[in-house]
Amino acid sequence: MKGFKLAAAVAFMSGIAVAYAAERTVGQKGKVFSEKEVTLKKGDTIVFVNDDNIAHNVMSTSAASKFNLGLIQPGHSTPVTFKNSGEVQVICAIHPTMKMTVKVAD
Ligand SMILES: [Cu+2]
Repeated sequence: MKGFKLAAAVAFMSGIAVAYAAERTVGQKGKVFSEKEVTLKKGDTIVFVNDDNIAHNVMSTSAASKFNLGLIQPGHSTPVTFKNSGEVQVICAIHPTMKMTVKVAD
């Protein structure tokens, strides 16, 4: 954290606005995501929590952020950090009812 604090201080002194990375949680219950749309800033993280009673496979094939979390069992969670700006369609590979959009701003 020492390096981060120093970088933040340098950014502050040079008049650059410092945006701290945020973390959001998106659940999966009854084969739907708890959010239809989430807006983030580049570098923010979503923790995908499986609070359902069946396994889910959260993934995206969008150019801005391709990922495949594999099978997430009930009660487990996996974080994803969105490093590029753009629109990301997040789906579950198993359940076609599960769709959400992540809008990542610069
Ligand atoms: Cu699913």
